Amino acid sequence: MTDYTTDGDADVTVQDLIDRLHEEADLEFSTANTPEVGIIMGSDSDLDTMSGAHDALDRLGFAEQTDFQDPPEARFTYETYVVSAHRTPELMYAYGETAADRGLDVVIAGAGGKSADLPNMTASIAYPLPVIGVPVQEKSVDSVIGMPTGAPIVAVDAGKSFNAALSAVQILGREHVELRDRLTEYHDALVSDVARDSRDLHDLGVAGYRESRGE
Ligand code: RP5
Repeated sequence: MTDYTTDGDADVTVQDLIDRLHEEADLEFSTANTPEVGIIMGSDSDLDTMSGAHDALDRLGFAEQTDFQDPPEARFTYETYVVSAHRTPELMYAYGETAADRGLDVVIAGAGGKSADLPNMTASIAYPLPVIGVPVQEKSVDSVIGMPTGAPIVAVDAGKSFNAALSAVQILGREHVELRDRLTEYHDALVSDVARDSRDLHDLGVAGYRESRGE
């Protein structure tokens, strides 16, 4: 018989993951112990693009939670799954349907290609939980943001997963003053960096500036 699988060594089924999500939703853990942000992507080939979200969350003091039942010490955490709207629609449905009960406050969903349906479908399923869509490619933008009236999605420009995470933390920050403070600190540092770059570029001159940056 022809083997159509790409590596053929999967030791887990989609149904296993669906069951896991529902079991976790039934646990009724305190939200302090569950991930605040769920990051999903249509394929592991999206990971490099979506890593901007991980970078931003790491920078803001979030930790990755890889075991729902054994959270890290950090107060704020995120998780990541591959969920394909077209290859695993049942998993997409389960993820969206259980998101709130699993303690998530916001989902960041990225997908590429012209039919980038994961973000918008997840937004519809998880509603009223906010979903921030990341078009992984330029050609995915229309697909991600093109929702009909009454079916909202928040979205960023192609590839801007870093900003998607900042937006997610802005949403969380309405409830957690600690996160508002971290966002302000991040922004202040950004502003200082521009001031330093501006002064150095002017005062060192173009050649000196490049040299000071090791270029
Ligand atoms: C989309 O198709 C995924 O989000 C990905 O961006 C794209 C290609 O997926 P692979 O063929 O690399 O798995 O659904």
